[in-house]
Amino acid sequence: MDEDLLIEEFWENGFVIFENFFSNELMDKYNNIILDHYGVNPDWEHTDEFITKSAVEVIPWFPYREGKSYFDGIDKNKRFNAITDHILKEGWNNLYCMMMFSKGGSIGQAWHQDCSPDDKMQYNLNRLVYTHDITDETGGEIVIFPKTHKAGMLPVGIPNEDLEGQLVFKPKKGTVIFLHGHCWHRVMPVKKDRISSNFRAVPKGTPEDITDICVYRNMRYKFSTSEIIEERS
Ligand SMILES: O=C(O)CCC(=O)C(=O)O
Ligand SMILES: [Fe+2]
Repeated sequence: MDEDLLIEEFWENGFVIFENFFSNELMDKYNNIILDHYGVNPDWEHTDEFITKSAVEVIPWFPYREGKSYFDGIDKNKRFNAITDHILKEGWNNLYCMMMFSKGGSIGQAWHQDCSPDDKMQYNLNRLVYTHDITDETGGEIVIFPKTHKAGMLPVGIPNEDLEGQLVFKPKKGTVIFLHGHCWHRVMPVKKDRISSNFRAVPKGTPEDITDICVYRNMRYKFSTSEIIEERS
């Protein structure tokens, strides 16, 4: 497979980026469906405590949980899933499809690991798909710290400060980023309404609630109960 080198890059760096993966037509169509869902004034789903403490401002939507299989053009795409097969060689399952919306003027997302790195073998694979361009004008760049999927726990510190060694990316419409859930990442402040989508997968045998507890630099947070389960300092 031509993509072998890129798969190696994934395991070396904790992520790999494919530009022009999906067509503009498909991305425009999906972007409109997502915008329609959120409407003009979406409500925060998270508690104020979470937003303040975590420095994360994003509104998630899980369409397939509502029986809305609108995004099969991504979810069932052969190449998309073949690359996943190559990354997760021992087999994998879909975890869920999550759309994310952040309002222009909001803070983005602080440094985090989607799940705890306590057990190296238990992780989620983010399959991020961008339905519109991220540019200097839109803000909302994704910041990734390469190789940190092998570095253990995100260190305690200022939730969204620049870290030496970080890489900043402005994905274009149709870009796909495969990103290991233990790899430290964040989203820069959002200047214009921002949409991203994530078709999360997990290695076979991974618990379904693997992403329920997220690691930030100042806490561990449990989404299902909206609880800070550990303060970190
Ligand atoms: O929206 C992004 O670019 C990244 C979102 C993120 O951190 C995630 O889906 O785990
Ligand atoms: Fe994340």
